[in-house]
Amino acid sequence: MVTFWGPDFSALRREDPEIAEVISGELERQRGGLQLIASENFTSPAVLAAMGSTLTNKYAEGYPGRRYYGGCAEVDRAEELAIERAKELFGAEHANVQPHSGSAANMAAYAALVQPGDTVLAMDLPHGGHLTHGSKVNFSGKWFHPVGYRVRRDTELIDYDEVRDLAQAHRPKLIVCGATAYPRLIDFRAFRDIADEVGAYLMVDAAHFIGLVAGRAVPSPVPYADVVSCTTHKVLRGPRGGMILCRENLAARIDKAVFPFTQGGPLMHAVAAKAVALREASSPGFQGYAQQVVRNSQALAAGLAAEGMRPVSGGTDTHLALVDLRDLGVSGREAEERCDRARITLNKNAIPYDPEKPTTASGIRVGSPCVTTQGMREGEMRQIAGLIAAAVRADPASVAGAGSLRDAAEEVAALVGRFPAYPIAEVFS
Ligand code: DSN
Repeated sequence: MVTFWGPDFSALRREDPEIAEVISGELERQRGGLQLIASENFTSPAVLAAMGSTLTNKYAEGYPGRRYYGGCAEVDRAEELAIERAKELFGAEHANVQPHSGSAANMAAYAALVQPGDTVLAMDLPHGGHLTHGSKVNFSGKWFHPVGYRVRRDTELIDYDEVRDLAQAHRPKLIVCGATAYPRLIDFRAFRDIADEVGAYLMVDAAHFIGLVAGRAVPSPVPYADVVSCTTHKVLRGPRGGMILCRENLAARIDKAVFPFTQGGPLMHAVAAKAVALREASSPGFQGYAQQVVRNSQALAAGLAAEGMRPVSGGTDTHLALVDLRDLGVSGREAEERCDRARITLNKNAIPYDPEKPTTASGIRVGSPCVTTQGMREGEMRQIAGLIAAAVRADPASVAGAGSLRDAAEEVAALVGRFPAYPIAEVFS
């Protein structure tokens, strides 16, 4: 019999059958198809147990040993463990594990480093950046003066000469690197040099790749950055949340910027779950996982290229690939919808210099964290590339296209049946 410490799912079924149905339906969705969203992963049962624990009941404004509430001895221990594990794993001088999300971590990092109206140099959203890197619809674009750098049109790689020119012309107080749709390694040393040349802080938004850093599959930004912000739920495979690593000289500013400046009480169940994930990520097994994530992503990109779908920048060094679909005459939106019918979940994505608007987009983004957690390897990636190609080419309005999508969905079901996510799912039944 499978045992699982955690919330009593049968009580939820009794008390709120509608929400219970949502939860079991979502579990079936995650298990029943291919999850290729590059920013998602499958947390372990241990992480889920911490997330579903009574730690959610506790108010703990402040930091360990310095709380505004009594009764914090247990949650203090959880936060101390999370902090110690983060510092050890990433070789960081200081860690703050309270940010509720990556965006919240970025807001706190900005609050610690810059004042309203200051200039911030960061990657343009259409070139792979993030909303919090200066988008006009986000606090970062409204409260600060954003200047965006792009990738080169020919190589689709960050143009470090352009970054330097922009830095010298605009004298930013803060330079941000890190992206949500950039498949290549970032040269942190080059960014550090540029930041030093203009007297700017360097913040690395490592939300997407911090798990690869934990697994030693890509270089670490920690030695180069003043501040590293990240999420805990992507390749790192922890609970949904954020984290900030920084140098000791900025520790007090970062802590004050998280609480009380941008957040109130921390989510102590999430903090405990971050501690669990950080312990898991410290294991040799996680290094093997992270390296396989990259190999799988490379195999998937190569498989898609062989099917006539061009990987932006020619390939990938990370967990994700960005794919230009223009040669197929299919938009990113159409591809996302068609793949969805074949039980392949991925997202449309703008490609650099995209002629389409973001809601249509000329590309898709695919990532390997989930399928690698399931135990799939390069052979399965080649099969998945073929399935994506079949789905993207299938026009659902035609009889033949609809048939192809049904065939692809059946093949996906057989594949995920061989590599089940959450094989202990019966505990939820
Ligand atoms: N929305 C996340 C992603 O999918 O990349 C980044 O925040």
